[in-house]
Amino acid sequence: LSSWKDFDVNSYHSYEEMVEFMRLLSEQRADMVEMVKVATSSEGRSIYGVKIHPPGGSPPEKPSIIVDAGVHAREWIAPAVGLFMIKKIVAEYGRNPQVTANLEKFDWYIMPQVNPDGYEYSRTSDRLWRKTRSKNTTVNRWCVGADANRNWGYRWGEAGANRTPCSNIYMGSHPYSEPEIKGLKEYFTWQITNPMVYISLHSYGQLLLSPWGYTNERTENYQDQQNAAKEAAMAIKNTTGVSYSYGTISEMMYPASGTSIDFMQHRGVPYIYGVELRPTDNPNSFAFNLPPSFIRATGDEMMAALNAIGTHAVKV
Ligand code: ING
Ligand code: ZN
Repeated sequence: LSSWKDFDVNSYHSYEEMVEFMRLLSEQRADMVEMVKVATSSEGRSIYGVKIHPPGGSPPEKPSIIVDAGVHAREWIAPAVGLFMIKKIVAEYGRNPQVTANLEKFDWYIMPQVNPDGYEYSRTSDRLWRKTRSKNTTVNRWCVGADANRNWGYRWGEAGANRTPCSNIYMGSHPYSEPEIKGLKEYFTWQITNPMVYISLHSYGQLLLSPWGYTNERTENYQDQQNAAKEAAMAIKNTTGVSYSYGTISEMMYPASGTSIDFMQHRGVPYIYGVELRPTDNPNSFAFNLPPSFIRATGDEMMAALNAIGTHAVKV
């Protein structure tokens, strides 16, 4: 690659290629993009995010939109959509009125691949790998990794998490045992001053999932979160014609505790969604193997959803 513009968002990439894209972009568009290191993985990979802002800079306390992806290794469409959005925002700022207005209203923090060890393992050894690749030292030392979306400290180890290292929803030996999650938590807590929207990209099922995960009680801003989700689902429909459903994690899927969603709700962020991207959970659809030809549409509809949520958020 000699220019960030040459990065092909319509295919799946190695972690190294993702980092090269972010590095080039932050060098060649330093007026808009800052690359930040968020953590070091168990296997020693540096985990990065990008902060995107208008070329003129942003006032202090400007609200922000946070997007992370790749928490689960096998959900390849999620990092692909994260990278798609990064490229789209920078390429279309000043040309596309929606993208421009959105970046004027919010700074964007996008962490497109937060579990690179798991991702590379999924690419090279076991396509359906979900967890991190940390070594378990106490019991079951032959089982590797923890579920990065059960390792957050708020309500850690309650419903829908497992204490057995061999489980695919293993919560880890203690909260933030996974360096990837520890780093993200520190970054979210100390480096992002006014988070207004938080989105964690997963696949699959076409769902917009709001808190709580650990209980089926509703949050105190449940109705407002559902209203924004409804507007997002309508924006998706208008963009690509595809249907997304919405509701809480525990209602729509199953209880899950120790997720980033519950952490951010507890922190007081008003609009929080775990997104299950394409495809649907129809048994003869592609499941985790969504062909790369769908990346563009899935990315476009997610940009539209985030636009709708952002528009709702500044109106309320
Ligand atoms: N599903 C989620 C899981 O972690 C979820 C459900 C998604 C919870 C987003 C919280 C946030 O089990 C997948 N596909 O991993
Ligand atoms: Zn997932």
